[in-house]
Amino acid sequence: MIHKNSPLPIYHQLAEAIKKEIQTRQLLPGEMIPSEREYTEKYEISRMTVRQAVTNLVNEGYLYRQRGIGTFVAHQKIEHPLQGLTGFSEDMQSRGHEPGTRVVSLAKVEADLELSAKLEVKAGTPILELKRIRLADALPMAYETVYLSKVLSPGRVTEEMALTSIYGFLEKTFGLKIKNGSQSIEASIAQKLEADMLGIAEGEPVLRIERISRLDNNKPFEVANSVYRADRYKLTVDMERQS
Ligand code: 16G
Repeated sequence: MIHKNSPLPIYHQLAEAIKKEIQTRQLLPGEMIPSEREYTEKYEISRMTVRQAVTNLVNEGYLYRQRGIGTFVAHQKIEHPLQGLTGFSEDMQSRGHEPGTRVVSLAKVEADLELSAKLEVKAGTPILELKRIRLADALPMAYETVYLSKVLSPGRVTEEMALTSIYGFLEKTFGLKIKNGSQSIEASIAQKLEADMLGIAEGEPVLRIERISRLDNNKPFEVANSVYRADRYKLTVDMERQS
């Protein structure tokens, strides 16, 4: 309901009304919302007002626009708790989503100076470079480049393994123990190639995560650079106040 005499601006009231329809599932994720014209006619308000309400909801992540088509209800973001060292597949499964993977490339490369320092190997050491698109319920979530150290005898990591869970294979098939890791997270925007891989437009917001993970012998076994769609992924953390 829109109250024209309310001190609350009309664009705000309309945004709240649309939000409610999303929360009560009258509007479903992926569904196109009514056009600007329909809202202007239904509530007898101006197009500018409708546009302002919709823009606010796009900025808040409730809606997304597809140029030339319309405005749609966004999917709820998948939450990723920062505690614990988990892999993508187990993460998705534990939150009730179906993990999926598209292998973009799997190649042997030589560690450059930066990678050799991070993986604690000599520069020029052969390592495995694996590029994958990670999906949740068939929707692209992340584009990931993982460098795997020779610790694992890289020859043994096959495309078939890359299609499912690398962590699963390392632990269950190779009997390795993944112990700990360090991670950095940055807000950023998608470059052209990343955007193509993720099905978004160049310049859309993403989260860049770099992870170095180690085995129980304290040897780093992977450097992973992941680019997550910021509209589909949210990081959470539980905190305790130090006394
Ligand atoms: C996650 C990890 C990545 C790891 C992958 C293994 C982040 C930022 N990165 O994507 O380092 O290689 O999981 O997933 O979380 P998998 O076991 O499904 O192959």
